[in-house]
Amino acid sequence: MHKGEQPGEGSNVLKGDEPSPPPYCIYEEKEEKPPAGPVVSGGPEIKIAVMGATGTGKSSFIKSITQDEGIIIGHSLQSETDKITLSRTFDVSVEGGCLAFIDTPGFDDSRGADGAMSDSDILRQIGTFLQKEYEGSQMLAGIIYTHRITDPRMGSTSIRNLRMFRQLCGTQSMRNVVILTTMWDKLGDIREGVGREQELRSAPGLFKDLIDAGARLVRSGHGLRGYEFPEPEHIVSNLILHSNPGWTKMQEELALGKSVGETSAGSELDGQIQELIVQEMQQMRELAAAALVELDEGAKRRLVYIRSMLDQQVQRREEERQVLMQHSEAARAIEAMRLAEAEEKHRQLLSWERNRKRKKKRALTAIAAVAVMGFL
Ligand SMILES: Nc1nc2c(ncn2[C@@H]2O[C@H](COP(=O)(O)OP(=O)(O)O)[C@@H](O)[C@H]2O)c(=O)[nH]1
Ligand SMILES: [Mg+2]
Repeated sequence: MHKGEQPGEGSNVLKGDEPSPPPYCIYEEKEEKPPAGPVVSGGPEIKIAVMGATGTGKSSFIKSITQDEGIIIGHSLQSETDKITLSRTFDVSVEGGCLAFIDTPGFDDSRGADGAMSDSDILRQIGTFLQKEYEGSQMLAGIIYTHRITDPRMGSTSIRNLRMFRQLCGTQSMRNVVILTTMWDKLGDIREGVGREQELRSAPGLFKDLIDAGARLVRSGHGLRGYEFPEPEHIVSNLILHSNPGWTKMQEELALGKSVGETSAGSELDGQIQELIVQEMQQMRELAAAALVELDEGAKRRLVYIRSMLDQQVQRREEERQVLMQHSEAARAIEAMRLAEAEEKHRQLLSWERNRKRKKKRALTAIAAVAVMGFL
């Protein structure tokens, strides 16, 4: 956390004429201290992870249930947060526990430029989180995987995310997975979606093997309700009721002492990065050949420039592979610190939010009292 950063920065917490939350690092709780940890704690903790490519509706789904201001909805492909976010926790009637969602960033090969979080950093974050949950004997009650039904076909980013998801969960976790196809409201003709859904269900390499292993396909869309479009709360309660919690493949592998890079998800990511490097090297060779025969000096310079950019990209990917393969205690400690910082930030934000609500309620009560006095 950097000095001067605000809690909930980038989220829609800071909107309208509402007071800004105090700077994170100097924030002090002046009133009654909130309990550390969950906002509401009525029983065993139930956690549901939400995964999927960027812009597929993960955060929107979580927010529609939790109304949590700390969950950020992206309005451009770049705006997604690159950190795992824990939603606020609340009591649920099913199984008498309290539920929290884990909002995860999607994998995207454009990540990591300009020193930003790379896919390897994201996977290491997820690995640290899963390992911490394993050490605390906390199994995931379910996993929701989001996919836009509006995509005419599975693009390369969607395929990458799906391949990572498969390796991260393993077949045994699929019975606790709901594949949520989102954005049905955006389709001009619902039959388009039904056709795509059928293809996603049956074509090899898409969702067929997940469904065969027990995953369920569920539809969602803003404002759509009914049997075909169950309420988000209904989807979640059904998931909890039918879930048979267990460890994900990645948790089992980390428990055996593997590093994140050595897990199946890590090898998958490493393979994907290597594929990208091969493609980019090929492009570099083509650019170099084109520059050699190019007679126009301006065009030649442009080709050389693009080639040098690609070269930097390849170097960055090589560095990313190294980060992925690191197995040092120090690297793990840094990831654990990042996660603890994210949790602490989330707690502070919730605390600030509750204080604000309490103050607002007190002010309203005072106004009501004055109004009653005036009336008398
Ligand atoms: N119309 C429509 N828009 C959606 C739906 N789900 C998400 N969105 C929009 O898609 C964008 C990305 O959503 P977000 O939840 O941030 O995706 P994430 O990156 O997977 O967390 C936002 O502008 C959302 O408002 C949906 O079911 N219908
Ligand atoms: Mg999001």
